[in-house]
Amino acid sequence: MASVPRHRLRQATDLAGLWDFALLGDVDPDEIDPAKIRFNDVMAVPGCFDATPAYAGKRGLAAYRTRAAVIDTTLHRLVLDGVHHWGRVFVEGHPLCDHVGGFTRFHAEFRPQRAGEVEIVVLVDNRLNYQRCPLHLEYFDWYHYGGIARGCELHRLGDAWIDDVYVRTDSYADRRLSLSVRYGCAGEAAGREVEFEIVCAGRAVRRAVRLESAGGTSEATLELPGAALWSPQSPALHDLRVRLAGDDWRRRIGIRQVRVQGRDILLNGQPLRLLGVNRHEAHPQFGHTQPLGLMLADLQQVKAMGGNFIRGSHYPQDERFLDLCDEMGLCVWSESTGWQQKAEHLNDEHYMRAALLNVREMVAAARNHPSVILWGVLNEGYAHEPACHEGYRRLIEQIRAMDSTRPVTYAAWQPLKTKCLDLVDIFSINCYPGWYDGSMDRVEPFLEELHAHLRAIGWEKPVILSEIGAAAVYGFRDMNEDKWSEQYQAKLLEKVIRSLFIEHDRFCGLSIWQFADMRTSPYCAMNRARGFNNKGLVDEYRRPKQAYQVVRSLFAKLAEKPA
Ligand code: ADA
Repeated sequence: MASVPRHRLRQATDLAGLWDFALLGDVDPDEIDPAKIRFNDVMAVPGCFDATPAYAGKRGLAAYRTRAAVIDTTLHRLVLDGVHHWGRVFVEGHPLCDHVGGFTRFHAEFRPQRAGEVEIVVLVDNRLNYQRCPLHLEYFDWYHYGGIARGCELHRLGDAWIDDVYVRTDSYADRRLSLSVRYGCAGEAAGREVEFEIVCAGRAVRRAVRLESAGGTSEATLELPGAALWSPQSPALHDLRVRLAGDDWRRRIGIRQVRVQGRDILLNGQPLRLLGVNRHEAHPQFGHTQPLGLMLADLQQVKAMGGNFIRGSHYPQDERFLDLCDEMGLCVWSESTGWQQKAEHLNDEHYMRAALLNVREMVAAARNHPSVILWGVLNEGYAHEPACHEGYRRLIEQIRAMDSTRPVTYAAWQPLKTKCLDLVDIFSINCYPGWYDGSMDRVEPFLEELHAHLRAIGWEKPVILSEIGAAAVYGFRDMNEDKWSEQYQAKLLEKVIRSLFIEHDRFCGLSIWQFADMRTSPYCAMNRARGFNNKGLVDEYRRPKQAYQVVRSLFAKLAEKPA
């Protein structure tokens, strides 16, 4: 599942491959006995079943089954990185857990009754049902694919294991890291004294830890004098190895600090200009599943265009994508799942429970990645309505409770009326002058109005233009150069980039909407040519449009202009 090995001592079995499959249809999961399912097909895991021709467009409850070897009856953990978008897991016919929401990792533990093999069945529901899964709604402007879209692993935990490691840079100048290592312990091991070790960049912390029955947390500080820093220009990574008793945890970490100072975002004390795109995890043949090669190729295209920034719209990204961004020096805005949530959602505990879980799972998986420089919540939620303020506050508070080292923002849909700026460090603005709002001659006046508004409200913190753009149908070039043509999209983006960063220099970041075309929901299809959101700089098969070249030449000019 990982793009870099996360364990060497722990037995972690990758369960990728062909699983038995059956689409059960419009049925109630509570009526399903896993032992009575007639599996009549096979399906790739990871994969989205409704991205395959045989199940294209199908919605309903699906069932997946596989078997995995276990060498003993000690505690095991099943880890699933993304089940879309509601799942129920059975092991040996017994229900283990339910999970609400795609795009985030969850796990559940069990003890096999005997060594040999265990049968794993996962029910997967891709229907858009607010009661079962309030995070994914049919009016969103993206196609909700269904399946075990990301990886699945079986871990043998034994009687003492590392549950989580949280690494943060306390001082980039002194190369000082703080680490919190949370461990779990099976009853029989409580009270035992075990070896605990942290090794990174030639430095080590070694101590004995007495295991507490309910598990515990061990704190440590590491100074790594002379260790290379992480930055977009020079994304140095260091192997971090943590060992507790017979278990281990490994990641590649970066030493860097992100701070907001005045109108700037500082990375290791240097102002950062974020130039990039919004990227959905979508592909016509893979759905939300993102083969490593696709993610690598997409990031190569963003870098070739001169981009250093990706807004993971509009949900938590695959952790392997973050591994690649760490490696390639791309900065990431990591965002919880959302699309124009309203007061009725943010004041509904059923929704907020799922949204808070989504935020917790996002931060837990992403907070050790140096590429993640910014957290976002609720794309275009109704932050301009006072009734939504408390919901925004709770979600942002949840993020800050788990990670206080990164700035937080939200993408405002009504920037001139938004009411939650008191909660955030950065003002992020979604706007479409020249597309939904007027034509080409609307772009500059609108941006002037934005600048004037920022002055009027005395906003002296960073501003990111988090969405702006125009649709262009790939290959449609027309003498009128009007909307939907490649020329119009290119011309609009040129106006935007020149206004933001050449005529003015008020904004510290831009994420163009969007990197690639992607299928949208039937709900949005009527005003989306082909049933796709066509505002990509490349089409859904990553074929560059005229705008890609125009943005590339402008970003190249900006690269010579200090932030
Ligand atoms: C909104 C939304 C995007 C997309 C975009 C568009 O800003 O955040 O997900 O729907 O509009 O293409 O209209």
